[in-house]
Formats: sequence, C-alpha cells, structure tokens
Amino acid sequence: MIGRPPTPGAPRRAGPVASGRRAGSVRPVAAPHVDVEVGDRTVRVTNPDRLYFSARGETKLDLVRYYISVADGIVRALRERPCMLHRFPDGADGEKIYQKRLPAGAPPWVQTVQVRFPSGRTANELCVTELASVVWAVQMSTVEFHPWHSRRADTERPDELRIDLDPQPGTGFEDARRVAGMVHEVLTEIGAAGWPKTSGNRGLHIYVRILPQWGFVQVRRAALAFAREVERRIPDQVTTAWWKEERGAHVFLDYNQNARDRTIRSAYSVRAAPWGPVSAPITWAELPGAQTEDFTIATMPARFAELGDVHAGIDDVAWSIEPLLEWAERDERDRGLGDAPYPPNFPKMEGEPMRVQPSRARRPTGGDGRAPAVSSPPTRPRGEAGSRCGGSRNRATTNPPAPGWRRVPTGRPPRSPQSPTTARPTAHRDGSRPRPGPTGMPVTVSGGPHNPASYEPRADRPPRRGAVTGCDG
Ligand SMILES: [Mn+2]
Repeated sequence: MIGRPPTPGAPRRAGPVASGRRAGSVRPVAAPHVDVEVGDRTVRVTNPDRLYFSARGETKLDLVRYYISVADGIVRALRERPCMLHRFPDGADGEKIYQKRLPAGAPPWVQTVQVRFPSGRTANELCVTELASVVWAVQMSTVEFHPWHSRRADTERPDELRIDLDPQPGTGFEDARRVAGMVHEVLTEIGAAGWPKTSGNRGLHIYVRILPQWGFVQVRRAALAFAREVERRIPDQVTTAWWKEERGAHVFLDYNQNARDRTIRSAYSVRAAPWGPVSAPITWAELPGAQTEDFTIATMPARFAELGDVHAGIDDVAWSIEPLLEWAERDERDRGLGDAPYPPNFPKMEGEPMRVQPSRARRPTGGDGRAPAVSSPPTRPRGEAGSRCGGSRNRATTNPPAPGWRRVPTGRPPRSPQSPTTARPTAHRDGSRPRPGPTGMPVTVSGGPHNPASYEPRADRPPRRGAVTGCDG
C-alpha cells in the first residue's frame, strides 16, 4: 500500500505500530487498526487481522472488503429498514450477540430508526442509508444483517412480503429449489414479481415488494394464504404446519417470518459459518442450477463485479396484497382454514388457534396442571392445510388465477450502475428519500386498514450471548 494513493473503499494500513509491547519482542505485531475510506467517510477498523472465518482464513478486514464489493446490493437490501445485527466479536466461530439497539459509540452520521416494544419502551436500531454505516457495523463485529420488512417512513406497514422456504429434516436445498419453482408459478399467475435468494443455509427466500398499506397482521395473513395455496398444489413437497412434529420431510413455508419483529438474513448478508456463506440473490433462470454452497464471501465479489445486483429492480414495482387477503377470506369461509399459530414469544393473537403442540393437546392432562386441552379449535378442523395430509384433500380446488396484482410504478429514478469502489450513498442522509410505494400515480387500492391492535412481541430484552438462534433453513 505504501506509495500508492489511497483508493476509495480501499483499506489503508495504519502507520508504524506504537503498541505497548516491550522493545525487543520478536513477535510480529498486527496493525491495531486500518482506516477504510467509504465514499467521503472514513471508518476505523480495529483488529483488522482477527480471524473471522476459519475455513479459508478470512479476517475481519476481509469481511469489510466483502461488503464493500457488494456495495449497492447490501445497501439496497437494508436501506432505511430497522436492522438487527448478529455480532461475533471473536469471529464466526465464536459467541453471537443479538443486537437490536445501535451499539454505543456510533459516529454521528450513522442513522437510526426508532421501534417500539410491547413494554412501551423504544429502541433505536441501525438504519442503513449508505455503505459506510454497513462498514461501521462490521467494525462493531457484525457478520449478519437482519432487517425488518418495513422501512423508516412507516415501520408498522411492511413493504416486503417474505416467502421463506425451510427444508425440514429429510429434505434439502434441491427440494427448496423445486418448491421455489411452484412459488414462482403462483406468483406469475397473480401477476407479481418474486425475487429469489439463497438463505445462506439450506433454504431459499423469495421477496415480493408490496405497497406499504397494511399492518403486520394482514401481511402475515396474506403470506399464510399464499403458502397454503402452494401447499395445496404440491402437498407431497410442502407443509405450512407450524408444529415440527407435523411437518414431516417437507419444505416448510414459514409464514411467521412476516410477523412483526421477525427478521431474516438480508440479501448479501453473510451467514456466520466458517466458510462464510452468503445469502445470494439469484435470478429465476439461475434457480434450477443454483447451488447454495457456490455463494460465499470468496466467490460473491467476482459474481457481483460481473453481474451487478441481480435484484437491482426490486424496488421498481410494488403490489397490492388484496388478492391474497381474498384468498385468506375464502380459505376461512369455504375451507374452515383460520389463522395459524404465532411464534412462542408472541402474545395470544385474535383469531389464533390454541398454541399448543398437537401431541401435548391430545394428552388427557397437561403436565402443567392446567385443564386438559381440546384437540382442535373450531377454526382449525382436522385436515386443514396445517397438517401433512390436509393439503391433498383440497388438491383439486386450487385458487383460480387472480386478475393480477395491481402494478404501481414507484416513481424511482432510473438506476445507474455503480462501481463498488466508488459507491455513493444510495439514499439521502437526512432520510428524505421518497418512501417506496406510489408517488404521483393515482392509486385506488382499497385494501384493509392497518390493524391498530397490532401486537408487539416481547423483544426488548438485552442482547443475549450465545443464545439459540431461531428458525432458518
Ligand atoms: Mn428460512
């Protein structure tokens, strides 16, 4: 590096090390920090040589380089969303810290968005508006980025419907690929675009941009109706059963990822595993041949340099979830399919069936001394889509193609390709960027109102160390 002018985004080694080590030490001393230029910001990265990924030996600075190499991709995936951080101060093999609140010591240009918890307390979470705040989060030992599916302009109205494909024991990524093909088919029938990406583990995520006009309860309801439709079509491959004991060797469509405060790994986020897998956006054309292990921090920079962000168009058009809410209504009316269980940390929701594991509910007495539970609530008759065999009963009655989701141009300016090393912030730093959704187009969506009674999970605990992670396939 010495003698070369600093290039934007290129790490600059610190000068001679003035450590407190005794003179005469023969041990090589690592640079205590490097200053990384990101646009017009400078981010100091401490412990740049700390081993983060043991399989190939990438360091913390290599992780910084990775995120810089996919600059506008990671910023697009996180932009203006409350973002939970998974931090690994000792590298990906070490302890995990779940970090909701912005870590202390952030530079003034790092932005936040306030979210509210059931207790009434609030937290300021990281709100990425430019690449430098991603790099700063990595400096704070963040490996994984887990954004909300809503944005700062209205955190209570998601603009992203998440279709989460989790292969269950006995199935794998290839099964998820096949199911994704059916997801694509159903989305195409209703005229909506889905954006597939690998999860970084064994599953796939497919995102749909939606108009931010409905609350979390309704977006989750729409996701459940969509999942049940896919399940009806390929019941031997898909399950929507919340209880693991009922899922069998199927790909689980996790509708609960659309609940409030549920977050999953973003596009371009690394997963904390020794080989540094990445949640990789792919195209539908690539899907049949895609191998999840092909996408790592070692391979993604070249892919991104060649193809750019294959999800670059994701914000261009948003859809109404009305057709899916109609499916939900029809499921309830004609098939007796009501709501499905929420994750355990949620309060009991209106219309939710009894949240008890079916095998426990069948026991004559509960182990906790409570009255014996009945086997099934009226809104969830046996044979519904939540059970393995329920789907096949309804196989012949798939929903007819909807007239098409309403396409609404978002009025965004045309995209311009950016070179990773000269990436500029893709959003206004004052947060004045127009929110996703219609701008200047008459929109006549008469969708359901935001449910004011939307609950919040108990999520305001301090960060846990080494806790067991949630569901991801
Ligand atoms: Mn998953």
